[in-house]
Amino acid sequence: LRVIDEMRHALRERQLCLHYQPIVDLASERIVKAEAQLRWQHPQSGLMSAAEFIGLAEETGLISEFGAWVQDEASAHAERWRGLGAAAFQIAIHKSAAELILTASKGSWTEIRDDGILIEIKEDVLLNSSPAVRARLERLRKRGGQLAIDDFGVGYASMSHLKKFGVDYLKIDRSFINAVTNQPDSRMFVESVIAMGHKLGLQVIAEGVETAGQKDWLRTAGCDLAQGYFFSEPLPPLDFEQLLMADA
Ligand code: G
Ligand code: G
Repeated sequence: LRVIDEMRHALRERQLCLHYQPIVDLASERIVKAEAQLRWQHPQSGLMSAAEFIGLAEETGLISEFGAWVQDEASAHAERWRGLGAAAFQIAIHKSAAELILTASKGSWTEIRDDGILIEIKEDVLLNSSPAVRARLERLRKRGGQLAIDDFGVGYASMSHLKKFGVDYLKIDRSFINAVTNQPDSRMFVESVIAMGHKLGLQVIAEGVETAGQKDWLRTAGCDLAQGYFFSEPLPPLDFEQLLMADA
C-alpha cells in the first residue's frame, strides 16, 4: 500500500523521467527515432528502471496515468526536437497489454497525442487482443500514429497476426541480433524476418546492436533501422538532445 502512495506521489512530484535510446537509419547512419524508457527517480532507492515498478502499476491500475504521462512527455520532446531541425523525428513508447486493456476498454487513452507517435507493443498484444484494443490501435494509425512489434521472434506471433493488425515496424529481439555474426541459425532467422517484413510492407528494426560487425551485417542484409549500445545507451533528455543535434 505504501508503494501505491509512493507511485501516486511520483506522478505528482515529477519523479518520473524518460531516457531516450537513438534509433538509427542504417543507410544514412543518422538518428531518425528514439525509444523512450520510463525511469523513476526514487528519493531513497535512486533511479529505478521500468521493469522494477511497471508490474505493480499494472496491478493497481496506476499504469493508465503513467502511460498518459509518458505519452505527454514524449510528445513534448518530439515536438521540441522536430522544431530544432530533426524534421521527421519520431519517439517510440511502450504500451503493455495490461495498459491497453485498461485504457482501450474505458476509452481513457486519449487520441489528442496520437499523431507522430510510435507505439511499441509486444507479441502478446497481437495474440490476445480484445476488439476494443484492436479498434483503438486502428484509430491510432488513422490519426497519424504508428505501431511496432517489440521483441519480435521470442513469442508466437505469425504473419496472419501481422496482416490482421496493421503494423508498421518489426523490432527483432536482441537475442537474435547478438548472435548474427557467429550463429547461422540466427542469421537465417533475421534474414527471414527482414524478407517477410518487407513483403508485408513493414520496416524492420534491429534491437541490441553492440558491434560494428553486427551493424554492417544488418545493413548488407537489408535491415532498415537499428538501435543498441553500439550507437548509444538510453540517455537523459538533455544528453540525447546534444547527440541528436550533433548528428543533424
Ligand atoms: O530500461 P529497462 O531495462 O528498465 O526496460 C525494461 C522494460 O520496461 C522495457 O523493455 C520495456 O518493455 C519496459 N518499459 C520501459 N518503459 C516503459 C513504459 O513507458 N511503459 C511500459 N509499459 N513499459 C516500459
Ligand atoms: O525490452 P526491451 O528490448 O525494450 O529492453 C530494453 C532494455 O535493453 C533496456 O534496459 C536497455 O538499456 C537495454 N539495451 C538497449 N540496448 C542494448 C544493447 O545493445 N545490448 C543490451 N544487452 N541491452 C541493451
